[in-house]
Amino acid sequence: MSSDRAEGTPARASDGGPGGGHDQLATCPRAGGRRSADPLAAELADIVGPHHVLTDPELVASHQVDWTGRWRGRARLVVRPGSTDEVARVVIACGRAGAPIVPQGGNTGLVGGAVPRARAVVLSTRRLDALDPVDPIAGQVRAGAGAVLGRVQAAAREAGYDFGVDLASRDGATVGGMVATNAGGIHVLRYGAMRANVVGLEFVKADGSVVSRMAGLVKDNSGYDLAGLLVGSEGTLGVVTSVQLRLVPRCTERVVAAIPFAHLGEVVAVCGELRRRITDLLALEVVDARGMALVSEAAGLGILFDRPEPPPWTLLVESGSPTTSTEDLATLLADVVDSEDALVAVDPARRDALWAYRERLTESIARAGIAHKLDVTLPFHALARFETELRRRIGAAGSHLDPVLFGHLGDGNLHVNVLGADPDDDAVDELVLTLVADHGGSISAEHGIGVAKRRFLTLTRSAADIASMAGIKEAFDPDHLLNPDVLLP
Ligand code: 2HG
Ligand code: ZN
Repeated sequence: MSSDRAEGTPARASDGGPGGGHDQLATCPRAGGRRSADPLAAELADIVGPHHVLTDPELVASHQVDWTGRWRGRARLVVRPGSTDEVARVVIACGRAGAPIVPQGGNTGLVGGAVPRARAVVLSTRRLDALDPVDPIAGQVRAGAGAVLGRVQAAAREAGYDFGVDLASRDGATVGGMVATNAGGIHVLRYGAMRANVVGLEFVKADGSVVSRMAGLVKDNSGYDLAGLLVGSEGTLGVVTSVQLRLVPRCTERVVAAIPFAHLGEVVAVCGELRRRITDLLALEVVDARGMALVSEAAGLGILFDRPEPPPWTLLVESGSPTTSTEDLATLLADVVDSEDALVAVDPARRDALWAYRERLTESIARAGIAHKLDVTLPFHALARFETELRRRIGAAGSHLDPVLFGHLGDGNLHVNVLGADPDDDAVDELVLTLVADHGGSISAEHGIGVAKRRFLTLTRSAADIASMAGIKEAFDPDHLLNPDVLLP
């Protein structure tokens, strides 16, 4: 079956996205500024100002393709509201014009969820980037949907806190986009994914009304958890405008270790032991041999372990604490891991050097081609069997297919990337996702369904489940105005 990728050259790491990040607002001196023949553009310009309605194909271009280059579309225009009130008026105007809206944050998503299709209006949240001072008593901060993760982290750290969700694309990903996908990242095993870190949320509904639950109350059982529902809804239920975030204590003491393994089953067993014995665990990440070879070369990092080939698997472990000393953290880690080959880093520069092998992987893969990105979770007991069968089936499907496996093993989350497959052919997607379903897993761990996995949702969600979700969509957005081409089949 063919995907919805259109013509054009693929995006590259320098375009932004994971590990990169770009700021369209700062780099578009010719943004908007002229009247367009489109009556909707004129109406929106009256709401947000002419500079914030983009119709010039050159300025709209980067909003029409996702970071991977696999998902492309066509936008009618891009509108950049600067307040919740402007968002509401934009939504009402688009609704009246029957123009579908695709909300877009930093455009660092990997499943085409923020790519406009059928000439939709792109509603960029980038100007909604207010960041309030941290509330030191509550340990919370209020951020506009367009605030970039790195800024939230910096503000939290300055106040002696940290934000629990961290990802390699921290310089490009926005809080609103992370809410839309229920982003996970490297610290989920300690702090949970985005939903666990959102204590309040404001969003604009398809009819232009505003729902605001921003009091930051830790306990509030008055009715349905609408904030929780909006997290992970991929822009289909409302446009998120502002978020109240829970902060966590800052781990000033940290240790990182890289450990080689021959089999995934052994890594899974060690991860179980680490989880059981170390309460200060922050991250358990894995990279396979192909991934290590790619990142060593493409990112110029050199060989990590002193051996001719990378090991079949490399496990990266991080422990962190605001109080337990780095030495004590390192001693406990060494006790549990008990490997002569482990590389341990305690100072910031060496810790970052180890993390680079994991964090620069996505950009290194992108340099090698347009990968099919299959972000999946498996039950822990099924991970090793899944890997063996996956490699066997991919091998049988053709030697042109080049799989790279890595991910957040502490969450049972593997990022199966497959290079060498035609971007327009989703046969390999079907192969991988069917196998995931057969092993009791989920076809989306943290990237969402988007357009990439829409037709595969039935693999892991029953008819009753999908009907319930469709009913919720109907209640929030009966005219299918908001991101109508993603998520639900
Ligand atoms: C990561 O964990 C991101 O680095 C991207 O979720 C994963 O490139 C990918 O497939
Ligand atoms: Zn990830």
